[in-house]
Amino acid sequence: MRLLITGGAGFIGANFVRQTVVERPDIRVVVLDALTYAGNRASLDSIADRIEFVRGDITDAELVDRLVGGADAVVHFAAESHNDNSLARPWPFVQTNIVGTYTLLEAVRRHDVRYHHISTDEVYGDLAAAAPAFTENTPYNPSSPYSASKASSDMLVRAWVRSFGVRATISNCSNNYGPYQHVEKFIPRQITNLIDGVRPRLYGAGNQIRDWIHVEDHNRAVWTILEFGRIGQTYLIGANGELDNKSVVQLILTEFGRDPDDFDHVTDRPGHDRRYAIDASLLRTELGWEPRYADFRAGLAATIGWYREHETWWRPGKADVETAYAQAGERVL
Ligand code: NAD
Ligand code: TDX
Repeated sequence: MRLLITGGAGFIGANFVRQTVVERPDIRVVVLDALTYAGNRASLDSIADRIEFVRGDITDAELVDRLVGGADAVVHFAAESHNDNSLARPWPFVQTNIVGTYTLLEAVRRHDVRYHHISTDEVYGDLAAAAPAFTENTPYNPSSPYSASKASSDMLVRAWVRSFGVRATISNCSNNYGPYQHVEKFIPRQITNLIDGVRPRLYGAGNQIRDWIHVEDHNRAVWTILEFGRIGQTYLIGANGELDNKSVVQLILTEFGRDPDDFDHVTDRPGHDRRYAIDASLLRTELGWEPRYADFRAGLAATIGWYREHETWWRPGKADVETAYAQAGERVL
């Protein structure tokens, strides 16, 4: 099988590529990635000689057509992925997430290639504290330019399935954590701040809730859907990992042997979603998927260990990220 993986130098994509190469050596992997600020070739170093890496943009129709034409399946991870960036500069989100997905869909349509679309729970908006978790039938209600662009791309996939018979599946996953996540994101930012002797930074009161899943559990679910999922179906991926942001920061501080209240409250994110929660019953019952990282605390400790041991991987981007947060107006409350 020849598999084209877009965004394979990003956080989830690189974990997916490494997992695939190690666990499924018979698969020929081609990675298409533009190496934006979020992409890092070093994330693929350990398996670099076992894949083909193409640096290019998913909106480049000619390149995409050639690569899709040589593939049996496409798994599409490439995206602009950070909410805070989408508030400062929405255009790249429209271009990559919507136009990029359109470009891939046209190519898989032309070549009749199986397509799996990676999306997010954020397309459903946010939940009140006591509301039931999102299911595949929850109406779309995105809040940020990021989640609106992902919602748009999901809609394109649905339309290409219905109108053109494209063989596609969609997965909407909750917040991922694990190794190789960019330091702009919540958990790696706080870990690397602590390594640098800087206090963690909690947006607003820190009572927003996210549903955490280890990146390897997400990626195993993607493989399950790619192999056994029903064409045209959306599957939600989540591991019952609901936790508020303040508790996550306090767990990280505790792992560092620090006072759990040794953090700063900073300016809140505009339009900040209050709570995400996933009901993954369909994936569990229909396809038999189960997460392996049931213990968030243990997974978090392992992730902290990874960042301690891989400073050469994250150090180059760290100062720029903190400068960007400061320039965006973040200040201690
Ligand atoms: P990331 O930002 O770490 O990686 C994105 C990758 O895409 C980078 O390697 C980047 O270089 C590449 N890319 C960006 N624009 C491109 C373009 N125009 N052409 C080619 N490559 C381009 O993102 P991530 O956290 O790994 O997320 C991957 C996917 O999973 C995204 O679609 C995201 O919406 C989705 N998702 C993420 C999470 C999460 O918690 N991180 C949760 C659910 C869904
Ligand atoms: O310094 C911080 N302090 C803080 O309190 C940062 C960077 C974030 N936060 C809060 C905001 C969120 O409530 O932590 C929570 C998680 O923030 P992010 O890591 O930016 O993730 P989120 O906005 O929830 O989106 C993530 O999950 C869904 C991914 O970035 C998306 O790509 C994915 O679709």
